[in-house]
Amino acid sequence: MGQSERREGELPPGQRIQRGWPVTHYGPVPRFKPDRWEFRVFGATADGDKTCWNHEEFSALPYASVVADFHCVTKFSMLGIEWGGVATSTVVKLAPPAEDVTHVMVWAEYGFSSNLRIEDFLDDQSIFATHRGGEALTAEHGFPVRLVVPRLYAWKGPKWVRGVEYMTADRRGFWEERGYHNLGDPWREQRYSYQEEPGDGPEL
Ligand SMILES: Nc1nc2c(c(=O)[nH]1)N[C@H]1C(S)=C(S)[C@@H](COP(=O)(O)O)O[C@H]1N2
Ligand SMILES: [Mo]
Repeated sequence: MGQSERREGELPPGQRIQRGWPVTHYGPVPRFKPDRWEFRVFGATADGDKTCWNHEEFSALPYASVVADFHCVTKFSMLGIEWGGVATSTVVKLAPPAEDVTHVMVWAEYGFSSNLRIEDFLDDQSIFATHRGGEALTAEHGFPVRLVVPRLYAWKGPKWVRGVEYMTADRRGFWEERGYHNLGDPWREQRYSYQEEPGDGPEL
């Protein structure tokens, strides 16, 4: 499947600008427990081992920032958001996947998950955000860490991330099993699974 061109500062089809920053998620906001928190990289890793960072270690990883647009499948968009945190490429460099990894599952608190093609996960705007506009995320927006993948609809970026699973085949995440499109490219308006074409995702 091809990729759409990124169009910074433009609205994808069917989207409207949102002022302010709504809170959108399923279920309760988890409480952050610093001594029990860890960020795990597991699955098909290059050396077969898992990598685990506690909160102090994760916070010490190289800090990056990106400015990007944010498109929610419920049709609101925010343009030019500044995110700070750990680039997905940094995680992959420090905890490399096996050569045959094609997808990742990003896991969050309460078993929430989202699947991504490795190339979307590694897009140069994809970031494990800890900050927005220089300020730490609030609990309802994903503190301490959320994924942001600006080239896809925002549900592809779990809040309250706890881990990354490297996969050698695709598997659906939480919303992708519940009616949302497996790929979620806003420029192609890939909102719902009934719009999927052969090859867009695993059998439902
Ligand atoms: N853990 C978790 N992350 C999630 C969701 C969720 O239900 N659970 N919803 C997603 C959806 S649909 C959107 S639009 C964005 C919203 O992020 P915000 O609440 O910070 O605006 O979070 C995404 N991340
Ligand atoms: Mo959303």
